[in-house]
Amino acid sequence: ANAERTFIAVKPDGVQRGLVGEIIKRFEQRGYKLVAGKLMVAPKALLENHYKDLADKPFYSGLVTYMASGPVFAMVWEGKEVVKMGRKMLGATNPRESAPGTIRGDYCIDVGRNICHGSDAVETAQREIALWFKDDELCDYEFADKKWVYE
Ligand code: DAT
Ligand code: MG
Repeated sequence: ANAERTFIAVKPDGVQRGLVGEIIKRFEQRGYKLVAGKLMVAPKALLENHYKDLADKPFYSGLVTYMASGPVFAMVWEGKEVVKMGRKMLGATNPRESAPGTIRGDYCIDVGRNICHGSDAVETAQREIALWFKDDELCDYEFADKKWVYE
């Protein structure tokens, strides 16, 4: 039950603005477990697949161009209800509707420069993790302080 996983990626603007550590820190401090992470310039084909549900939106091509414009820091985080909690920690898609205290609510302004991605559902997370990571890039290990995070 604590093994749910989500895909979180610091977008090119977040990387350029030096926010990789800040975003990692928030998930770490919450108690979630990092199971994979890598810096990469994502190929367009990967981004088109990642965002395929948005293919008919007017902003789709701009979105793919933006996401391919520099390195992203892709991660997998694990823990109880991490998909839903990750979305809460990110805030709303439009940063101007994100509550202060959330990642987007604290660090960005425009929807097209919203610095971080998070999977929106458990099934989406499974699809995205399989798209971005090979099985052998995911680390299976236990936190020594597990019993101090979970009752
Ligand atoms: P989220 O990233 O919160 O899951 P989404 O999946 O609906 O949001 O959209 C993916 C990304 O596309 C989003 O992070 C930023 C961009 N986007 C969404 N809606 C947009 C819009 N109306 N105008 C420009 N970019 C948009
Ligand atoms: Mg989404």
